[in-house]
Amino acid sequence: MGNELEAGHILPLLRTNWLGHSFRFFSEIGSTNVALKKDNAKRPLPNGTLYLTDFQTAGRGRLNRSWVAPKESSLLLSILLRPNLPPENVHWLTMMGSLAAVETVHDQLGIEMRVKWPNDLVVQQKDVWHKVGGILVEGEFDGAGQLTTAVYGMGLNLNIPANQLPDATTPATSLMMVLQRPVEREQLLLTFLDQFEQLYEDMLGGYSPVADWRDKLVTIGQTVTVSRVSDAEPLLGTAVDITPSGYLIVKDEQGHHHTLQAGDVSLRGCFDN
Ligand code: BT5
Repeated sequence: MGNELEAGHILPLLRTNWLGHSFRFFSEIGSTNVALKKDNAKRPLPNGTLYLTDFQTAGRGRLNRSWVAPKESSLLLSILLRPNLPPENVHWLTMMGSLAAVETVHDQLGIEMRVKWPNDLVVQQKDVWHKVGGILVEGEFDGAGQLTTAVYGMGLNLNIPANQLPDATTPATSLMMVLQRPVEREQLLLTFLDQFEQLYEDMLGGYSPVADWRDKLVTIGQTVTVSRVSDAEPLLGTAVDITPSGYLIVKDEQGHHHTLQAGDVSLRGCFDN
């Protein structure tokens, strides 16, 4: 039996109108985000092109961090999109993609996945939020700051056993660890693509994912430590809200409000420990 995520197996099962119709599966690759960006730069690829792999040797997170997952354990994918989002809405793609993942995991597995600002997918285990996935959107902008081309990258830990989970800042887990049984990858992928396509079309039609995303956010109300690339000292405070663009508002110990953009910030919450 071949691999259940190979193109020959997945393509006939797709229920989407366009997402994933251009599809490549790699049994091993450096990073799906990097490969998709490079290939698209050489020759423009169709909107909705999907790259999927079973193993990354140089998986990437934000701020030059890495994404690590054992062979055949995860969903590791990148999607090429041309959303033309105005500057104030560029984070909508991350939000909308996390909502698609949250809905998929709920529908397929009955697990209540949540979001940790700005791009983590988390589940609660023994009262502690554990990281089960992450999103990395990389984009190209035009002169007016509009997001013209974007690569939506997502890693979701499905079948990683406890002894192979990465040693990470936010404790890591997998959906298998939550369910105590292995997760079937193919159905999860197909449902995710359906949800993603629907929400993406809604977003281009004017739907703002902000309110629904905020409902899934575990960060509001948490005590947080914020490290900014530009500052030597971390900022301590409480996450109080997000703006309509998805920036995080943190109130420091003196009562001052700070509006933080995802691009240059790493965040630790009290729930990390
Ligand atoms: C992310 O970055 O969470 C975004 C990860 C995106 C990965 C996907 S996989 C497909 C596509 N191709 C790529 O090359 N990337 C995308 P960030 O918030 O910076 O989190 C990275 C941090 O998460 C690391 O520094 C570790 O602490 C932790 N980490 C790494 N691998 C993990 C895993 N499998 N599960 C949980 N945490 C992990």
